[in-house]
Amino acid sequence: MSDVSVIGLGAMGSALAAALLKSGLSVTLWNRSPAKAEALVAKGAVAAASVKDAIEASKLVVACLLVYDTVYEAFEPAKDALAGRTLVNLTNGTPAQAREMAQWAATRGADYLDGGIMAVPPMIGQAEALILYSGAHAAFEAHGKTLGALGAARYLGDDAGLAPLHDIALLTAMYGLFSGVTNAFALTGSEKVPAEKFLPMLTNWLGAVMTWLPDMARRIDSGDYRSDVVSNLEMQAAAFDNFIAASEGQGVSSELIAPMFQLIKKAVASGYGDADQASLVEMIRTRPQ
Ligand code: FVH
Repeated sequence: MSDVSVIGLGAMGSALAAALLKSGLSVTLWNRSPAKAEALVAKGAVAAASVKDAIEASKLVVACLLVYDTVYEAFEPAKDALAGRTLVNLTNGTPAQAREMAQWAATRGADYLDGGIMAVPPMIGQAEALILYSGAHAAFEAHGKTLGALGAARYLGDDAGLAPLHDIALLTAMYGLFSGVTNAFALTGSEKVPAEKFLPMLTNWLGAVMTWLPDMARRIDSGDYRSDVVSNLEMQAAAFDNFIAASEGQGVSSELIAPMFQLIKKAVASGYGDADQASLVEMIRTRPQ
């Protein structure tokens, strides 16, 4: 028996297996393309001939594949081997997919934890690598020490959908930031300002913007969008006209920033002209909260 089996040896799965080995655990591996196991076998891992063999080798089975469909595809032929195991699925997916997979695992007699990895492969095994978990609490308690070898483990609750919910919330925040930053670099670059010269000003500004987030969170939780507003949406809509015109005038497409302008205009038209930026959350909700 091994301490843990890792199914999937892409960039992330290989990093997970390497971190487990480095922490002194015994690791069994399986990957669709067997050659990816070779470097880890040289470090002491055991390569299984099939997914079934890999599952049978350990009570704790960590899967990190491309998407959920590939998890089903890989595990279906070996699903009966899952009984009495804990399946930890670190594949990126949606809350609905995680809940469905928790059911699928339960019908096979397995405990299920879903996970969201807030790190890139080189960070795995370090404290900076945050890994979110949700699902079977007893399984998290039982395997927390092993999972701790991958990074800082944070348990969010017994609903398996909570880890992917938080994972995707954090990733969409990151892509929103990338969207604005890409536009900013393109704008300054249109006048040949080197990106590295603009960078300190940009990071200082973003640091200042971060300090506004607690107020935004308070407004969203309380629904108080109108008191003590210092930059209302009507003013922002007028300024946004300039953001679009300046981008296009500088030879930069406005496609990254135009959706925010549309949303602000929608909010103003819906009576939120005197409200704070935080009220935009009401504009994108598509079901009662
Ligand atoms: N890499 C990253 O920066 C991010 C960080 C945050 C978490 N993500 C998610 O992690 C999952 C795996 O990502 P990855 O980086 O390891 O991805 P790849 O290097 O492309 O490896 C994909 C593995 O999936 C296997 N695979 C694909 N299709 C199948 C299939 N039909 N049956 C069985 N296995 C399959 C693939 O096998 P092979 O191509 O080597 O044979 C790899 O093991 C992912 O959800 C990220 O969103 C990573």
